[in-house]
Amino acid sequence: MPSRALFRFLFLGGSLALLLGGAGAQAQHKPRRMAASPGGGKQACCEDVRALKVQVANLSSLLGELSARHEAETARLEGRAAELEKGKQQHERRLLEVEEKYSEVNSRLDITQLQAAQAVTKTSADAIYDCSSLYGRNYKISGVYKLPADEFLGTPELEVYCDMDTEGGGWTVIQRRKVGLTSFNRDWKQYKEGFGTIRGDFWLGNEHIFRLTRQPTVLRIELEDWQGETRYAEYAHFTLSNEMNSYKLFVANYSGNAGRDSLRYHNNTNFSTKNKDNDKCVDDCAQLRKGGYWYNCCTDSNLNGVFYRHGDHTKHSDGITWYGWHGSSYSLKRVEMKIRPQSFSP
Ligand SMILES: [Ca+2]
Repeated sequence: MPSRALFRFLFLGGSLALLLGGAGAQAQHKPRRMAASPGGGKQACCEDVRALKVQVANLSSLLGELSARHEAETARLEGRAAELEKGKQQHERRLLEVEEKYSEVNSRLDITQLQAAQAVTKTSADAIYDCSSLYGRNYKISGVYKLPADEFLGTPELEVYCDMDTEGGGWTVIQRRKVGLTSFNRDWKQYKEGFGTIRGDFWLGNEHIFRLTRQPTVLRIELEDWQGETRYAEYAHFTLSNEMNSYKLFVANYSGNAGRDSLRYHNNTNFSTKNKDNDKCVDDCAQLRKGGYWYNCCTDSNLNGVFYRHGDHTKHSDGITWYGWHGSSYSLKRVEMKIRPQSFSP
């Protein structure tokens, strides 16, 4: 823009020079005419000069005016150019934003499509099949939940009690003793399918426990005695085999404060009930201990034993026992067994 301004200034200057030159030429002509007409010549000359001076003054003022106007115009145009430049930059910025948004939407679309593809090849990780997956979906209040049937996994609808408070929550309770009105001296089929009341005393069912422990699972056992003291035993690894293998127990990596690990003795043993003696004894442990359990020969713990009330709780060998804490004839007041995946993080 400044170069154009300079050009225009030079152009105007040139025009002025031409005009002045023309005037000069006129002035040069005059004497000849004056010579041609002597007499009133000097006066005519002065008239001409004055007229030329006026003309020059007019032209100068015009030039000044033009130059000022030109400068104003230049400034205006420069301002306009700056505005346009600013506008252009804004435009580019907006374009960039739009491009970013577009690519963001595109990548989101990719993710959605990926998820859709994954949904088709749905894995067990997507299904609600225990309390930890409910916890993962923001159900964080302890209580009774209904796990939906899952055709893909071939699992039926199941009512469960979720402990969402203990040690970060996400626990599916598989056994509870606290009321004492439900007999645990049941047969194979009942232990397979589960029995009792979900808010009171119950066994979730070996088939359900087997299914829930197909992924790496933690088992937590909570015990309470008649003095209100509590202990717990945790196993970082817990699983059951299937029915064909008599729901054999596998536990490992004990931790806790329940004294001696009293489930270890039952590790690698089959489940037995009053009508199915799968224990490692000549005796019939399920008959002797009046429960269903992974009897060895016979017990170091018997969490499905007979519930004995306070006062009566130290007189029997078939009670709810954990030898490592209160020995072989102390029946506990309260027991809960609960499981959650090893991968669970609150
Ligand atoms: Ca036996």
